Amino acid sequence: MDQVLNSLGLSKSNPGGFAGAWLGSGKAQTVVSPIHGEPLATVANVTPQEFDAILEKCHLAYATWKLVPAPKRGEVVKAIGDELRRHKGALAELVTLEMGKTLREGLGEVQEMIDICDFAVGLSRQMYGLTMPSERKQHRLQEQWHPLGVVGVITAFNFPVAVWSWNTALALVCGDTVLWKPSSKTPLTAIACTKIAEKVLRDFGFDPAICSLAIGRGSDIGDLINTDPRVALVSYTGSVPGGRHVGRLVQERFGRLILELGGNNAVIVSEKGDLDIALRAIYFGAIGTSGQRCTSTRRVILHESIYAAFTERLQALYRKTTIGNPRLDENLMGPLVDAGAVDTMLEAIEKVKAEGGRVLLGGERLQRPGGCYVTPCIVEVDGNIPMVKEETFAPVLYLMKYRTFEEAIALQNGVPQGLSSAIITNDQRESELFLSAAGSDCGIANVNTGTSGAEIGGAFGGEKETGGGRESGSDAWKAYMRRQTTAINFSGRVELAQGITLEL
Ligand code: UN1
Repeated sequence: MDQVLNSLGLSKSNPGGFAGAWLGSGKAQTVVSPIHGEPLATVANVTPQEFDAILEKCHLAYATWKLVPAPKRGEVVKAIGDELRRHKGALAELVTLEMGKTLREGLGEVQEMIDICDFAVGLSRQMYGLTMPSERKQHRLQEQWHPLGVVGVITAFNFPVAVWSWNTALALVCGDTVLWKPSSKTPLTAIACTKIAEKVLRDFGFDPAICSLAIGRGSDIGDLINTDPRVALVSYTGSVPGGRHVGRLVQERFGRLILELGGNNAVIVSEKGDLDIALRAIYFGAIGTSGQRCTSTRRVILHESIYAAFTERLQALYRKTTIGNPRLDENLMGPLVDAGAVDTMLEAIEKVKAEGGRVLLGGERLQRPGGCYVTPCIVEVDGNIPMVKEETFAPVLYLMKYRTFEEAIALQNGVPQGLSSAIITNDQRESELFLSAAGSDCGIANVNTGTSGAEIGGAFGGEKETGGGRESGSDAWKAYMRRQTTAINFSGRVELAQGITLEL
C-alpha cells in the first residue's frame, strides 16, 4: 500500500489544495479503505480563504492558457495521457483501495482516462465552426468557438478519477482551466491525478494552476464554486437532490451547467432475445462496482413467458458471486464505499418489502472487517412501485413482468430518471421501436448490451432528473466553449439584415 502511495507522490499526510503550490490548513480527515476499514492516509481540507486564493490563481492561469494554440494544448493532454499509461497500475490500485471497486474495474476506469485524453488530442485540431450563407451581398456569416473560463468540476466517489478526466481533457484542449472538488470520500486519487497534471504542465513550462484542486465539503467548498462568478461552468456529478441544489445556485448567477445525476436504468428482456446475452449483461450491470455506477442496472423488465425460467438462472448466477477483497482477482464484487451505504441499502430493502416487494435472494450485511460488504439482492416487484422509482446506490435489482411491448416501454420510461437503458432482442422491429421517438426516453439506449460501460466516444449523460448534461465524446466539447457568431461585411457599404432600409 505504501508503495502505491509513494509511486503516485502521496505521503501519509497530504495537503488537499493545489494551484501551483500545495496547501491546506483546514480540518484533516483520515481516509479509510472500505476493503478492511484501515486508514490509508490523511488529507487536510482547504479553508475558504485558501479556496479563494486557489480560484484566483486558476482564473489568472486562464488568461494565458486561453491564448495557447489549441493543438499545443492538445500536446499537453497527450503527455497527461502518457503519464496515465505509465501510472495505470498504481492509480487503479489506489482507486480500488480508496473506494473499493475491483482492480479489473479500477484498470478499466484508468483506461477511460487514457481514452479520453486520446480523444481530446484529436479534438484539439477539430473544434470546427460553421460558415453559413449570408442573406446580404458580400457578407460572410460564420461561427467560431472560444475558450470559456474556469471549469469547476465536482465529482462523485464512484468514478473518482474518470469523471475528472472526461471534463479535464476536454476543458484543457478547449482553452479552459479546471478547478476540481472531488468527493470527500476519495481525496487521495484526486491528489494523485493532480500531481500527474502538475508534472506535465511544469515540464511544458505552463502554469500548473491550470489544473487546480480544492478538497473540502460540498456545503462549503462546493458552494463557493457554485456561487463564484469566476467559475464559468460547473460540471457536477452526484445525486438528484445535490444537482437540484447546485443547479439553483449556478443558474441564479447565469453560470453554465453540466449535470450528471442519478439513473434508474432498466433492461427489457424480450422473449425474442438471446437469454445468455441478457443474463451476462444484467449480471455485470447490477453487481459491477457493487451497484454503485450511475449506469448500474436497477430494473429488469421481463416478458412474462420467460420470467420464471430467467429468474431462476439469474438467481443461480447471483449465488456464485464471489464477494471479498476487490484487489484479488477471484472476487467479482467488493465492498460498498462505506458502512453508511450499507445502512442505506438495507433500509431501502425494508421499505420496498413494506410496499409489497418480495426479496428472492441476498440483501444481507456480511460480518467482515470494515463493515462494508453485502450480498447482492434481487427483489420481485409489481411494476414501478414508489421505492423502485428511487435510485438506491447499491446492488439491489428489481424484476418485473410485461405482457405487451408497449407495456415494457411504459415501464422503462415510467421513472423520474433518464440515464441509461437497454433491450435484449433479436427482433429488429422491437429494437428499432425501442430506439425510436416512441421508445426509450433515456440519454443512452443500447441493444443487446447492458446499461453500464459506456464508451468515451459517445456523449454521456441523461434526461429528466438525470439533469440533461453531456460529457465525454461526440460534440460534448461544445459545452466547454463560448460560441461566437460573426457577420463580416466586405461590400464597402452598409446593408441592414431583414431588408430594413435606413434613409439618412
Ligand atoms: C458513473 O457511474 O458516474 O458507463 C459513470 C459507465 C462508465 C461511466 C459511469 N463508463 O458505466
